[in-house]
Amino acid sequence: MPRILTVGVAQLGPIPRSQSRPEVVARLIAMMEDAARMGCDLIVYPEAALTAFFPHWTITDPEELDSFFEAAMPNNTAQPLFNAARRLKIGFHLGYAELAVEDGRKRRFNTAILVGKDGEIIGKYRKIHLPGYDAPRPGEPFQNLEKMYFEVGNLGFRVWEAFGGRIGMMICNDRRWPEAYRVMGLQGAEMMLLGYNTPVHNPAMPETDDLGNFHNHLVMQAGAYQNGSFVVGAAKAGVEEGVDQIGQSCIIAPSGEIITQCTTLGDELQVARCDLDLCNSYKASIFNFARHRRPEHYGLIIERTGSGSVLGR
Ligand code: CDT
Repeated sequence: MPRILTVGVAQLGPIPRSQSRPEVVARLIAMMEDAARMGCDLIVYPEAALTAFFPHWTITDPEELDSFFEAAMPNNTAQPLFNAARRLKIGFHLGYAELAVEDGRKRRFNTAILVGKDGEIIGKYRKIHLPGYDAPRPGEPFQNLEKMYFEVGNLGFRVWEAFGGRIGMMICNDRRWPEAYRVMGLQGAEMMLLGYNTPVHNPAMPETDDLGNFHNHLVMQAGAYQNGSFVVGAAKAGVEEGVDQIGQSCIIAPSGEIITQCTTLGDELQVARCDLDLCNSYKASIFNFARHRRPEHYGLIIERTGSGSVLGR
């Protein structure tokens, strides 16, 4: 019997700064209703899916900065999304900016959650690879201040038993790092979920601007194949407050092939019926880590993680 997980990748077009959270949540619910009609078990929304991607701007007023963060999840504005999931019997993955109080202080993270068909939170991930800078760069056409606004995530790369399989999460820039996939691959991940906000123009490397879409798929396809896992990548696309962002949200098979991808730069849903058992032959043969992987010979300092997997440094 195949293990089918029908997943929808919910690309979002731009979220204008003037758009309210309830208006954004209404957009998300409209896509969730479409996904449910199309038989989805799970819908995947982008990184920071409740607001415009504010790290592109310099915000110095702490109160203004806080207004882009969620101090609780669910909260009053996001609750309708959780209610819709319960009503439609569909799970979701959602990225948002999280304001937490931990160790007796305010902490800000770039976060994603996985929510089950019962509307309950299954797992949480906090972005580890924060790109950009910790201070504004005068003269740039836009900023990338993730290092100023967020702390490095403290929850590791994890995998959850959910939706009949093993599901992992990462966020945007994490997808460019093979360690993200491999740490989840070592835990048996069968589907890795991620959202992204990726500008077409990289002020630090303008010579790669024409390669943005290529690099986006390159890393996700390689990560899927090398770990025998599906990968689902959801973009916030189009021109948002003057910043042009790539689209091409997609669902990738363990073969590394793209099953389906978005063709617009707006709100768009693409769906794939994923047989999680397709992961098995990759995990049992070419990427059978126990039989073939030899980290002790890589010439690296080796560290054993809490979960028992082996990482090179
Ligand atoms: N949001 C995020 O992580 N964006 C980065 C931009 C880096 S510039 C190429 C990304 O890796 O897509």
